[in-house]
Amino acid sequence: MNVMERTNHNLRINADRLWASLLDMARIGGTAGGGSNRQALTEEDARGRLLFKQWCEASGCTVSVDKLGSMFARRDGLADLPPVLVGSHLDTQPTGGKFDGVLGVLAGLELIRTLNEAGLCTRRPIEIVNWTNEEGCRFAPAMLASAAFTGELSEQAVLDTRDAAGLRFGDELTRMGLDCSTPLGGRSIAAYVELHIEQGPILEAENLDVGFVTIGQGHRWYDILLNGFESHTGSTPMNHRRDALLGAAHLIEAVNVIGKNHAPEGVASVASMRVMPNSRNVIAGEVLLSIDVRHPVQARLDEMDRDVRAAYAACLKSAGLTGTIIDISNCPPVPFDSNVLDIIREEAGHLGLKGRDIVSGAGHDAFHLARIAPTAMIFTPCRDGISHNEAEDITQEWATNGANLLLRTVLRLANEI
Ligand code: HGY
Ligand code: MN
Ligand code: MN
Repeated sequence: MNVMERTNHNLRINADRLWASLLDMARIGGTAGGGSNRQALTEEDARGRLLFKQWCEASGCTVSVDKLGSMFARRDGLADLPPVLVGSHLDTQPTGGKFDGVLGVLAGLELIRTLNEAGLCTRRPIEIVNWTNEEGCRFAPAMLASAAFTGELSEQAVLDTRDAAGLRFGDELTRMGLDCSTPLGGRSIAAYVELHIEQGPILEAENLDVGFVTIGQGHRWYDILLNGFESHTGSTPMNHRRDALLGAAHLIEAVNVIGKNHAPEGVASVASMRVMPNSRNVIAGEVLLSIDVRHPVQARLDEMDRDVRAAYAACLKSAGLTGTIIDISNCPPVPFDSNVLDIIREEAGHLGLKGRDIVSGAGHDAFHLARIAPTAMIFTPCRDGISHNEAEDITQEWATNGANLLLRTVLRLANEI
């Protein structure tokens, strides 16, 4: 095997093999609506992990799993230097798409398969990463394992996180029977590159091939517990009620106004809610709902935080409630590494790909990696910008272009920095 020189080589990934792997993975946890349901640490996640492990080992990688279940498939380099990491996540939303996260992990695998076929090695090792619980739908917050890997959260705090059914992250990890023996983080990384679908409409609308992600927008997640008083819907006079669901309705409307007041960059959502006792003839005594606000500028995000807290206080007053506001996550806007971005733009030029700088609306594990290593992201278009929906779709050409750009970028990083 010889080292890849920095030349204008014609090495390209195998487009059909990547596409076949994406569709094979999509069949695990496949939903009737054509999407994927492989929520973190479920049976479906376990089956997807096993398939990924088998593929990586068949490609000559050694696979290790850290204390929080993140998987690292390593291809050694000529020198024992800090590795270049490439990857994303295999876990999905309950009604997720086939490509969110999966594209970045399997494009990393395709990169290794392509190097093997070409008989090429690199100066630095390359590791493909599957981060545990990126989505944050089962265990909150999102990007949970990469946050701990980079020291943002403690290992114990993550292990003690519970899902809506009260099941503990650590117990679910043990139940999966993974050999989580690799220590969490604490090692140097040469660079991290994540390929991901845009999950928005811009690249497709502008007929572009790829996006160079310059900033990851900041976000704050909250849990809001509203406490009223359970009483009979038929016999409780309107002016004698402490209706938690009415308070929630006021808060949901106010959060939507906060998003509109900070548009077009800012967004604000209430997307999950639990009503107790949720009986049609009992005034709701308790409501638990989540708030998600995002903005690419820290000062605006701070304003949105103040607005959320004011709206929460107002809804308590308007419905005569008590309550609790819990900060689930506070992730500042993330600027990505300019040197890595320059390499991505240069290699896109060599490949003849049309691209543009773009801000990421969605959160990604790269947001945490950017704190400990030179990090950047590559976006592919996605059909009508649809994501976190079973109808999420990309073309094979978009996947191929993104994976070729990832290949060339990682080769530059593995051989030149
Ligand atoms: O919430 C997000 O942006 C990501 O999908 N976890
Ligand atoms: Mn994702
Ligand atoms: Mn997602």
